[in-house]
Amino acid sequence: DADQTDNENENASNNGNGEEAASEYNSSEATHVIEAGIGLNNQHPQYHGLLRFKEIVESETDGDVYVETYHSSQLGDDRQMMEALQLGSQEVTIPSTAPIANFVEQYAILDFPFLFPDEEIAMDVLNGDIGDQLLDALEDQEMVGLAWWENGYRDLTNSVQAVATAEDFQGLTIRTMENEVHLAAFQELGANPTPMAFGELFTAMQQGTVDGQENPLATIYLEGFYEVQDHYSDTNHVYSPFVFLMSKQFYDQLPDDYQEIVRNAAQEAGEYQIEENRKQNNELLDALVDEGVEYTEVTPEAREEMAEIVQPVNERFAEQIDPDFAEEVYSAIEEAQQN
Ligand code: TK8
Repeated sequence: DADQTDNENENASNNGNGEEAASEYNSSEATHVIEAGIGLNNQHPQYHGLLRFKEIVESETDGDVYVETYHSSQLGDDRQMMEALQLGSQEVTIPSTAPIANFVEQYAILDFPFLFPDEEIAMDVLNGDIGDQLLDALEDQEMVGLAWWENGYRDLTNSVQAVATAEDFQGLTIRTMENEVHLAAFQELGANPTPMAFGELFTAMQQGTVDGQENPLATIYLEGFYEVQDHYSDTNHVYSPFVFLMSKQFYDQLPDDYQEIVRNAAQEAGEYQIEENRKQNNELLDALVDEGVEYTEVTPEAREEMAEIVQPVNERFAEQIDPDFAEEVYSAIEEAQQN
């Protein structure tokens, strides 16, 4: 009945329509309220993972910790949400690592093009000593890194031309994330990179401010980029992790048992997110082509050529940021490869 529906919506997270985030708990009865915001929309596995986090935390604290979920940059872009975590005015966000490099520069090494040979190796490294060091480094920035989630391998779309080889990047205006390595790598390929917050991207493509962008297939499809892009190439040029971040101010005042609950919930919800995300990234190509996007296959040889062109960028930044840590990352990747 209508009244029942209204009540459910009141108890739901503020997600624009309320339906998916319906909760049996109520924020007014909770001791701790987590405002959690992400940049992607509510179709993306990142949001489904966040809903899983909400479910786990609320049920394990019997509603004493309540999670309000926001998507589509409703609370701001990745950088703004991290700043809000530092101030303690927002509790959770799940950015890509690229913008985190503006807070902790070692993160830039994770975003080197063609660094991780596959997703399993990336996750091995992130869940090992390298990943732990990077999560620990966030504490000085008033943030706590609770778990590694996954955005995935990034691919190129544009509205100008089919991109099959490195030469085809020439002259394309491409939106990049706000990250020095990405900027330098696309410059090296002869493109005109334009750093921009994710929330401004769709309009920028629609208005022709940029010719193209690069993101994993799940994002390209689920954000409807096919409406404003004509070409897709599986460049796989960089692996992009997500980090589940909590405000340190908020985390520190939680009782120990609640700290453990949020930590485990971020991990468990992350496992679900990663599984869903890989499925989408692997399965959405046909759907994208059905929407009228032309698919250009990038051969391993073409990818190898791209990797050679951007290699000097990786070397330059490794030297500039932290050569020892870069070496540690390379060894950890080699070790993971042997397992
Ligand atoms: C969402 C972003 C996005 C990232 C980007 O907040 O900016 O292109 O891939 O998913 O983190």
